Amino acid sequence: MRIFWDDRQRLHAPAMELHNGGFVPFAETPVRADAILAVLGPAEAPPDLGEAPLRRVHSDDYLRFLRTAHAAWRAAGRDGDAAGYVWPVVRRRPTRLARIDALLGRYSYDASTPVAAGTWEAAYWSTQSALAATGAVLDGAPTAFALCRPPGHHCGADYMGGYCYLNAGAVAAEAAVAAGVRRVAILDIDYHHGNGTQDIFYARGDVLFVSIHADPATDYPFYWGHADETGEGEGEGATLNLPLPRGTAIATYERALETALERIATFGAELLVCSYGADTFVGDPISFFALETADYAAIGRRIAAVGLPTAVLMEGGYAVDTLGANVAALLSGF
Ligand code: SP5
Ligand code: ZN
Repeated sequence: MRIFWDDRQRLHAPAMELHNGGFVPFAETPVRADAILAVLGPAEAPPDLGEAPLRRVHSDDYLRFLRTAHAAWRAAGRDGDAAGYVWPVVRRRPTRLARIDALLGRYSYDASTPVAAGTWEAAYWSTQSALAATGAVLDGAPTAFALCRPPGHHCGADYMGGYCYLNAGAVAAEAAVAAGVRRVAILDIDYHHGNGTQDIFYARGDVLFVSIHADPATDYPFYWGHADETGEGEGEGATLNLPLPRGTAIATYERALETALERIATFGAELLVCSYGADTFVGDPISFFALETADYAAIGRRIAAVGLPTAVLMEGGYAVDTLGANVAALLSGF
């Protein structure tokens, strides 16, 4: 299986994140990528397809913000990573904001997503890796894997959050649509609900979003991922959320997976984008499902049995010591 990754994706390395009222080391580190590459072996560097595929998903003003935020932070005399501390919760007024602090609040929804010196470059190449994997599949490979890091599924058209800056899965799906694919399914199997991806495609009938995740009643991102979110307008029915309780192990998980895959099959997708988070692992330090390494092989086999060309894109997974084995197990199922 072809595996895509660019070394510049390592350049994103924030120091700290806000967690339970204090600052702790940032969980989404470049070490995660090293752990995966150590098991999978060398990866191919993606070609540079430029910013046009990103602009199909993200607004121009958001892309400009993300590209310049860290330099603006430095220009404001600050050390360290750029991080917001004030959010326009009541109403995002369309004002001409200049202050970097205001921009950081305007273009984010949480406090765990700082912009570091290399964030733009790393996120840019993460999307290029996703595009390369998708291109390989559209060219006839049954499956390809992109080591997307930083991850993408929490960020929307004009906001970052949940360690995510550019939505590689959405960029991949939109690129496929632009290339003539009529119906795309996105299956999100990260522990956390993919709220950004859902938001991007919520009113779209040609891109199905199906997510299996921890119940947002107990887990991040709380405000999205509930079972009653089913899409709107032309997208009504093209969003399916399957929240599961903390402690979920493989038997319950597989039942949800069956429901998800049935929906994907009846939708008539021509391409599957699988947003894969290994934070469903029993040993994950920030998550509470109970999947074992061998379970990922069964999950991969079950997804592969749908018979759709599939681009697998990395999302979360923070048990670094087992991350490589968990990714290899999922891909072995294909
Ligand atoms: C892509 C993905 O899995 N994003 C998850 C974002 C969850 N962020 C909120 C959870 C806060 C946990 N912080 C733990 C830090 C431990 N060092
Ligand atoms: Zn996650």
